[in-house]
Amino acid sequence: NINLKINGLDVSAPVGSTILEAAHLAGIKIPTLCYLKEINEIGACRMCVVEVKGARNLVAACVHPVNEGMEVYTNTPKLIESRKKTLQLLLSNHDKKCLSCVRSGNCELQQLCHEYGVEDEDFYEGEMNHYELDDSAAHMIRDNNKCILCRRCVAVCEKTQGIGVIGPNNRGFATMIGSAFEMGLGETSCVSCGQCIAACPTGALYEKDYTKQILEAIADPEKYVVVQTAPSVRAGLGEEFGYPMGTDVEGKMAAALRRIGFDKVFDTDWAADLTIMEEANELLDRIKNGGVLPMITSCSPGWIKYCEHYFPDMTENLSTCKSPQQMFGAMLKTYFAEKEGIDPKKIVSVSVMPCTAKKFEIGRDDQSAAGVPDVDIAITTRELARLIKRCGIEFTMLPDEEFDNPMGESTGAGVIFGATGGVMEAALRTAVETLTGEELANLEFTDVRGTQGIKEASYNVAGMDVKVAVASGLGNARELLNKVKAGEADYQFIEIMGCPGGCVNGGGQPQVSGDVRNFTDVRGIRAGVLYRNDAAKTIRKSHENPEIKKLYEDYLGAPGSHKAHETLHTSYVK
Ligand code: HC0
Ligand code: SF4
Repeated sequence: NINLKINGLDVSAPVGSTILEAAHLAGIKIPTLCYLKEINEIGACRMCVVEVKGARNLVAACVHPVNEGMEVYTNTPKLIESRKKTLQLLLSNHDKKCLSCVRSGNCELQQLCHEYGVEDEDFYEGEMNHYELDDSAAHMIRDNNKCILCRRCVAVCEKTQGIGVIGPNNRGFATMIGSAFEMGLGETSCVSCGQCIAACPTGALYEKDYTKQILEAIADPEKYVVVQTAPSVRAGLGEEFGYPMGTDVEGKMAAALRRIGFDKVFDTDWAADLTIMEEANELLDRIKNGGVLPMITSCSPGWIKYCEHYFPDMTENLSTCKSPQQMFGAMLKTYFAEKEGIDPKKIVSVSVMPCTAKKFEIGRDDQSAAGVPDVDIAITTRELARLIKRCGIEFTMLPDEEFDNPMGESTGAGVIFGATGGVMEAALRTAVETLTGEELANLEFTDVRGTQGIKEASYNVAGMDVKVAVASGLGNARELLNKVKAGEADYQFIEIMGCPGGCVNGGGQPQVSGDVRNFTDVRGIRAGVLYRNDAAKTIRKSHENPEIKKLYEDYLGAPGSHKAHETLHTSYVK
């Protein structure tokens, strides 16, 4: 360890720590804006400046390593004045429409201005840039009038996702973040993952909001409005209402949706169980009958788009299963509509997802089992929070309520879908029991759990070696796929999720400010909600879901049946 003094206190920090990290260990927060650990370490914004005894200039704490005997000061009047100036300069070219800003209340710039007592936001008056909004993408809007050029979005898109469709254009005062040749984002090979939105400290990037359309549909007596909620929403939504990260708000969420006025409050987890039935069947069929292997999961639409753009020769490896979101919509407008005698054209199928790519997925071809779109409106966890607040629902005071039946009934296998490795584990629970015909002694496949970017495991099932791999985050997916293409791995089954850590860390989840994100295992904490939810269930295997069994008996026949193929499977673009 290295010993130093921060604000006169003795601090000891591991070798290689930055001043920022050492201060954090001592319970001292140094403000940051551009810094994202391991993603954007450019020391550019000057918010984290500190004084180091003997150094002539102020030092950027986020990139400066600690040395033995170093004496650091983090909050001298000189530093506070310097940070205040930095903020005033940012504000001089910022569209300060805070009242209605989507990030008001959790904007990092606003928070810092408040903390540093920036009372004159027009201190540096002068020329301002004016930009058109870029609303060309299916899922999001870029408002560069609120961009502070921190480059966090650029770094996430480039490094974490390995995509790199955004970057700085022009130089000096004219610098702006956008796509090459100032194309709209919709014209690039952006995969709609929304990780850039999650990384943005201000209101410059945000999802396309469909809360208004939902309220209009609910107010229309002709419409039958049904909602489904993805596994990860219950693990993130609470953060918007002041609950600590890692709080399961499933019951309050169901209660809130009912009070908003949905006719039925259902659960995507039900369809996750259905996906497992189809996907496990498809996998066993490919293994037995010489189909294309490895089979790769198809439920993450950012990943699907990525595969189509960047690995077109591997689309044959994709499972033909629709995602749970789409399977849900398909069964809602066929099975449920027939059973209840409702015209599918009158049904408005709404999904709440931790994901922005789901907004794009609903418009894909071959996603309309009843001749109308399976899902009509996909909103993010953040939009749901907005909707709840706008409807005046006192979330924290709500009782815990259950989902409606039949499409609200799910197993532990369905809920873990939201964490990386969860789909794999759910599929294994079903595939192994199907192959062996025996009940699993231990149904927890811990090798595929955890937040590492790439995981591998091998199982001996009924005398057969089954090799599997799991990747989350598209940079990791690329690494894994290149290994497969180079013949360095012979997996039978691969799970890929577009966002690092899986859906719990999706681009539509509540934003976590840089200072929290840099020092918190957000993915692990949220995933914990799903694994505890699973462990608490009496039924934890998809093939034991009574409502799914009934669906096959009454409607679909067997997994992989003709009817299942017509409604629950899809195709891809090369
Ligand atoms: Fe996911 Fe899903 S698990 S993609 O991450 O598979 O978005 O939570 O809803 O569709 O179920 C997201 C989360 C889903 C789907 C499910 C899958
Ligand atoms: Fe890049 Fe994803 Fe943002 Fe598109 S949505 S610009 S792929 S980070």
